[in-house]
Amino acid sequence: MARVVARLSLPALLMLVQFATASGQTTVGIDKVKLAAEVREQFIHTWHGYEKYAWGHDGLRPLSDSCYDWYGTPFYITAVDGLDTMILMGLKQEADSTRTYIDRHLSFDKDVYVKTFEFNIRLLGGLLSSYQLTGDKRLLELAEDLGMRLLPAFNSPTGMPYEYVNLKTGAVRGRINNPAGIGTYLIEFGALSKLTGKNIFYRTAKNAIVQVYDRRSKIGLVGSSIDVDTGKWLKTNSSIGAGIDSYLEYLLKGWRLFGDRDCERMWKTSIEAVNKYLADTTSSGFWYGSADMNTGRRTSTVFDALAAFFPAELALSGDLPRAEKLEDSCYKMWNLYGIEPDDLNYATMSVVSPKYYLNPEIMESAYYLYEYTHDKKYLLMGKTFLDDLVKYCRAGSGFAELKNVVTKRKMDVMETYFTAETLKYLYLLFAPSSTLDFHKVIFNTEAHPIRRTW
Ligand code: DMJ
Repeated sequence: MARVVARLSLPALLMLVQFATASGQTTVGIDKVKLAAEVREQFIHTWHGYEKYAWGHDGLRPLSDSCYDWYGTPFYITAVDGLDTMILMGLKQEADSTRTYIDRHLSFDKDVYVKTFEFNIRLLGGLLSSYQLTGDKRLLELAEDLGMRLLPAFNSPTGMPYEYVNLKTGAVRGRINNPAGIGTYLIEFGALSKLTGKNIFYRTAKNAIVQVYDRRSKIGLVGSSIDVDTGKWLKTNSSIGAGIDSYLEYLLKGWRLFGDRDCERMWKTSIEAVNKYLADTTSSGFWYGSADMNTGRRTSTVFDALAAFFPAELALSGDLPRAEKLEDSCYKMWNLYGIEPDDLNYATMSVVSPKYYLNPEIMESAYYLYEYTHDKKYLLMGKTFLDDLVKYCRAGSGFAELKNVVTKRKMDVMETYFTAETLKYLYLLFAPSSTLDFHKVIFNTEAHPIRRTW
């Protein structure tokens, strides 16, 4: 029955839900308590795999039962990224031992070049949210230390960050960056300023995002690649997907988390242009494609899996009609092969890139939409995502990414955001609302909830 439900179109699903509700039965396929427990079980399976085969390292290789480190020396990225999920799931023993390990062993005093963006969203974001959830001051100390070490990345002529920064020396590399790599700091750096009283973090992150916005075209769009030394665009292709996604997200969330009026203005101008030039309606549904930032001319009808974060942003901004239509389209993308491909040409509904990296965005949007609408169809969507993940991606010691969603061939990688985001959003979708007050937090782009305590 579950598989039949999972493959039904949304209208059919809804009819089924309505029938079940009207006929007084338990709504078909929606037992929130059971589903939350199942997500928790899948998390425990994954975490125990990480503990057994990758403890003390950045990530788990779930097919070979081995581990990987991004830079040859560990920063325990899965541990920091997954800690707040464990806290929210009430996995006290696992959370306590992970936190103690981080407190004692995590050090950023290492002579390595790290990706500024990734260390910010995964590690700084993870440390800050777990600090807020536990009150463990060591986590805030580590966050501040990391924040200080990331600051030199912003010492470019424009104030936009370089792609890499050396955590020990402050040396930088990579002058070619993109809007997401430049404009995804305000939540973490802003919270760090509020929690430490040091305004430099907020100022630096805000300047970087403003620098991108100030270089928008006459029609209000940004491109996909920019030289942070000269401030010149290198690629003028605009979209809401990879490379631009969280720049838009942080305009909106900077406004919501800090009440920042500049962010409000920048978001409103940007979303108007995005809806005017990037939104697209075809026979397959409502989508956002790509267009040239200067002319607005459509350059592609490809939608990527990362762009499925956008229903959540639209919902958060109050635009439920577009949010719901877009999530319906994303659900079609998922159901084409029972797992979403990385890139889809929505004009032909054909796969452009067949990989699946265990991405969370479509679950994130289902969670937001359920919070705003309480429409059970989002629970049914969530159940589909969970069933398919277990069916196609579960491996002996965790979950594996897919090389190809058509053949379902697995790859020996489990990204750290799988425990930070994918399983967290699925869990929160089904968990009692007392688990986390959705309306009191803003999630960073790695699903780390930040509470406005200031
Ligand atoms: C995460 O690392 C972040 O959400 C980022 O903003 C883009 N997407 C990946 C997971 O898909």
